[in-house]
Amino acid sequence: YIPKDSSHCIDAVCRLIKRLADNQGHRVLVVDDSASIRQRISALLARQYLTVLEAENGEQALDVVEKTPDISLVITDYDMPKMNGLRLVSALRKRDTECSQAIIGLSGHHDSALTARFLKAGANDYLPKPFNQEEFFCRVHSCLNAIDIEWRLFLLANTDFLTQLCNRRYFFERGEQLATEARKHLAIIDIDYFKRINDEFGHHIGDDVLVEIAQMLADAFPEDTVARLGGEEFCVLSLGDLAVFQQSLDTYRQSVADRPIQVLDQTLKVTVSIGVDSQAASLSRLLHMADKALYQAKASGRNQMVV
Ligand code: GH3
Ligand code: MG
Ligand code: MG
Ligand code: MG
Repeated sequence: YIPKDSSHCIDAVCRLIKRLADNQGHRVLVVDDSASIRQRISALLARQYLTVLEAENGEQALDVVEKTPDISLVITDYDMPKMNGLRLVSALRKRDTECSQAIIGLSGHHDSALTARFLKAGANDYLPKPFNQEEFFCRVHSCLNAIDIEWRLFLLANTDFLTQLCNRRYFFERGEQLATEARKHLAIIDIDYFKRINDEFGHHIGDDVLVEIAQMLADAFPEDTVARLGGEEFCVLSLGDLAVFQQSLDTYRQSVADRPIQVLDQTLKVTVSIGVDSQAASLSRLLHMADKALYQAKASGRNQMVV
């Protein structure tokens, strides 16, 4: 329901949780310039049913993380050509993402200051080489548990429980960033006469309708940020082409109107009104202008879009 750009992450968090639910296990990236050490660590991790990726320096590791957003843990050596472990940790922590990886630093240098430097740079833990296998497993699993909790918490905090769309909090945080883009379009979608559905059929049926309308919206805009603003009001923030966006919105509006929703022994007709703005320079102005357009759509008879 969120744009497919690796700089944000509900998508990645959802994938991770799905991976775990499907028992596919965590992905762990092992970074060391020594092939034999990489092999040894990878073999240990594979014994724990973890999926292992490898990189031979910091640069390569960043590349792998960029291409594989759902990596749970990075285990990195310190001394490596091109980019050492400390610089890798700093670079990973600077990435603009909500779903970070857990990191364990490793080094054959017996230097206690290095432990502190790894931790200060943002590593979760540190192990000197060579290490005891049991200790290694304990530290790996404690990192994986921590990242699992962090990601689940992020998902809980940023999705709407009923519809599973992004929630209002996520929308405002992410929207502020997206609104700085030169080209962006915002649509507010409001269900028409929704109160009547509640009054006539009860709140639980109203909830079912909300879920169905939300799912259709998410399916119609897989590349964009789709959120439930509140109540029976949704929004889509797009960085795509305006003409395509408007066409997709109108197709969505029509498909909602055409789709009878089955409730017990009755079929229910639902329509939505849509307000769009593309001109405003800030998120609050975009929302204000789209809301004005929405008001016009309502006033002109509903089941329509005003741009
Ligand atoms: P309009 O066409 O002007 O938008 O009319 P409306 O009835 O859709 O709008 P109004 O704002 O009067 O009513 C919205 C209703 O949405 C009132 C509220 O009880 C209901 N609602 C808000 N959140 C939920 C929810 O989570 N579940 C259910 N079932 N109803 C909700
Ligand atoms: Mg090394
Ligand atoms: Mg309404
Ligand atoms: Mg409303």
